[in-house]
Amino acid sequence: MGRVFIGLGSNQGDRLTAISGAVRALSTLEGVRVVQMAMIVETEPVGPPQGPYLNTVVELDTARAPEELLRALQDIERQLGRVPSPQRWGPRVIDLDLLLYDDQVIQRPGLSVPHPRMHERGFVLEPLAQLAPDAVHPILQQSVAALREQLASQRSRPSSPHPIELAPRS
Ligand code: A4P
Ligand code: MG
Repeated sequence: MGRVFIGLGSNQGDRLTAISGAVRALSTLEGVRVVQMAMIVETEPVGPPQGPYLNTVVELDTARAPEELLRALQDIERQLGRVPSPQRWGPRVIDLDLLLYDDQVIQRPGLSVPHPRMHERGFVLEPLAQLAPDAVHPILQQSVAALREQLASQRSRPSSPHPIELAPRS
């Protein structure tokens, strides 16, 4: 059985219905067991201007091989009404990304695991850290908790090592 994490995102239509529909569809797949799900969070869009997303991550136990699982994820995306977008990182009804599959590193046409941008994205690392802070990124060799810390410190670095003294109010 593989221990797998799937990232879910939606920013079009009824976002909550899409996310819950995808989790339900995952739970009915043969050879897949949904182990746990992180909180659903609302996040600012990364990429071109578009509406805010709902994001979460689910953990699966699966007997399916990575390619076979990816095909099932793409079937679910289609069933939930996703249509191919002309725009990279554009709005979507549902997006299902295979983030981690055990400690496997896969680099084939059509499938890269770990997901190539997962370590740069708060909307992935926040919910993933809730479920598996100690999971290790098999290429970067760092834990999810450490990756999340690094991303947070890049976002808001102290501007000065010393607190700025404010002039007393007159
Ligand atoms: N593919 C390769 N590896 C994988 C993998 N590990 N998991 C291929 C899933 N798919 C993988 O995917 C394009 C191709 O990637 C597929 O044909 C598959 O064979 P896609 O889902 O059609 O396209 P995409 O989602 O636009 O590309 P990508 O690279 O997955 O985009 P991201 O990185 O998921 O970005 N902002 C917020 N706040 N929240 C979001 O969820 N999502 C995106 C999409 C942009 N901004 C966002 C969010
Ligand atoms: Mg995707």
